Amino acid sequence: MMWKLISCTLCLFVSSQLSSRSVWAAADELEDQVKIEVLFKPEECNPKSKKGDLINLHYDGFLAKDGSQFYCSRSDKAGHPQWFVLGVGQAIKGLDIGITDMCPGEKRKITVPPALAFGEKGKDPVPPNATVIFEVEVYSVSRGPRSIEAFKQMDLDKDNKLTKAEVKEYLKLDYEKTGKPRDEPFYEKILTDIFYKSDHDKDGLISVKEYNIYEHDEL
Ligand SMILES: [Ca+2]
Ligand SMILES: [Ca+2]
Repeated sequence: MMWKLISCTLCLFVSSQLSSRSVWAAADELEDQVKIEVLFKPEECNPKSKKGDLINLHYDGFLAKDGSQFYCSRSDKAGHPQWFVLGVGQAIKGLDIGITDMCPGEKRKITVPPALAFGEKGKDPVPPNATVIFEVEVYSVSRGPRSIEAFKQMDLDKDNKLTKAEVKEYLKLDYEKTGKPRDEPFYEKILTDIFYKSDHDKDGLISVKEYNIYEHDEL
């Protein structure tokens, strides 16, 4: 138990380091080196994830050489699923590739070579030149969540700021569409996570600027 706690503290560290990785550290020629095994696929498989979508998911990370776990999405932060925007370098390149074209409910095992993961140097606790394996389960895929269109859709009172209530309304509709409505604590945890990551000046509102990671200038 103790070891598990220690390793999950490191997980958070890995996670926060990853968010600062360069978006365009592309290695397209290496894309086919990411091995994707579909473990489960719902009969109705849509929408399928694409670049720029907001994905809600669990992803646990393991070292290929001995199966030891270094990322514990299911036990971190009380075990609620993580959010990330696909294809913009918020996660390692191998995950951006491996999570593309996934639908809500789908599960995959994604094996990533070091060049698309933590590289020659590794990143403690991942050793140098490590092939890593992620077990991924996707809960929701939101279309272009960082687009101005989505922002306007969420911003019910049109004041160009998102309150928790507005974001929650949007999430609820999204989950109901997938036929999997969630309970209140579930939404509360997600909202806390979203505002923690997006509300940079901590005024309890997500402004257009805070929201729009692509820095469009439409607004
Ligand atoms: Ca508003
Ligand atoms: Ca704010």
